[in-house]
Amino acid sequence: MLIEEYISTDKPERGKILLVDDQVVNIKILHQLLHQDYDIHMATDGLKAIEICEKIQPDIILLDIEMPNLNGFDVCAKLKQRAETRSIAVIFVTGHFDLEKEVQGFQLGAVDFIHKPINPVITQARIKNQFKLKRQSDLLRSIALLDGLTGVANRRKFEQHTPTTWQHCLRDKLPISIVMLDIDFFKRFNDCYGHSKGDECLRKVAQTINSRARRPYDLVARFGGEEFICVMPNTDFDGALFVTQQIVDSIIALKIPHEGSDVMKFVTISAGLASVIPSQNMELQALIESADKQLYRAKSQGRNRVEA
Ligand code: GH3
Ligand code: MG
Ligand code: MG
Ligand code: MG
Ligand code: MG
Repeated sequence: MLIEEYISTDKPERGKILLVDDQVVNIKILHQLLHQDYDIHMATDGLKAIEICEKIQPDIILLDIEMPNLNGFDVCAKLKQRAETRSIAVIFVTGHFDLEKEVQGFQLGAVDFIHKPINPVITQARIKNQFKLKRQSDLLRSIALLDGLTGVANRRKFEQHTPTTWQHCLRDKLPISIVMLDIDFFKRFNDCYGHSKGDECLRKVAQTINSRARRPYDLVARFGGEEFICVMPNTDFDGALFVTQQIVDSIIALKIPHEGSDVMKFVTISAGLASVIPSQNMELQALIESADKQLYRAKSQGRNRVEA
């Protein structure tokens, strides 16, 4: 996702809340209070609650403590263990003022407590505050992982994301493809047109690459100066070659003038592709190096091309 999409706040999406309580009557009271302002999901036991959290990732969970089987504390601990559910804000809703329980809840990572019988005004205010905090921290987290100039993911995001993607492909025996891309004769572009035109060119190139690798799990990141990397899980060699050739073609189609290029009088890009179905004795780093080696070949074979 591009940086502009994150920070456009003209129509903030409705928040998602999961209500969890083994007593249906308690869920009804909270639903009544909150359904006008938020999208509400519900669960009457801990296991179901975790399942819903993994599936829809609510912003906030209002969690009862005393429940048969998995209690609220167990649910909270499990949510905090997993990267996918860690950032869900947990607010415990509890029937008793028990200091020790509150301490335990906060230690497990809860952000607040609400006491039953609930006070509607206090409950709404606390939830609203948590939403504000959650929105701000989500925004900060996402901005920290985006490249400020081009708006695509940055190197840090690539380094956080790619080992997980690799593990998924290893576990599910799926192919993964990595493409390294590097703008041709870009030093001369800067020398000829100046740095601010150079920056503008980088933005256009980045957004064009990003618009070509747009499956939900694809990642396009700025790897360094005028180099980009594209990670495509569940994409085999043929599929990735098709996408990469499309990227190379769509950069020429931008028709950005480049008098200093030896290739043609427009900006072009070179690409190196490597694909593999991961197995235990392979390493992600080797796949990246292989894509980089192919990029080097694309440069020496005349640029404006894909080598694989
Ligand atoms: P090649 O075709 O072999 O890739 O040649 P090149 O000139 O593109 O490669 P080289 O690595 O020699 O130069 C890369 C240039 O990219 C150097 C620098 O001027 C430019 N560059 C790197 N980061 C930025 C940036 O953020 N903004 C601008 N305007 N230019 C940048
Ligand atoms: Mg209960
Ligand atoms: Mg380079
Ligand atoms: Mg270059
Ligand atoms: Mg390199």
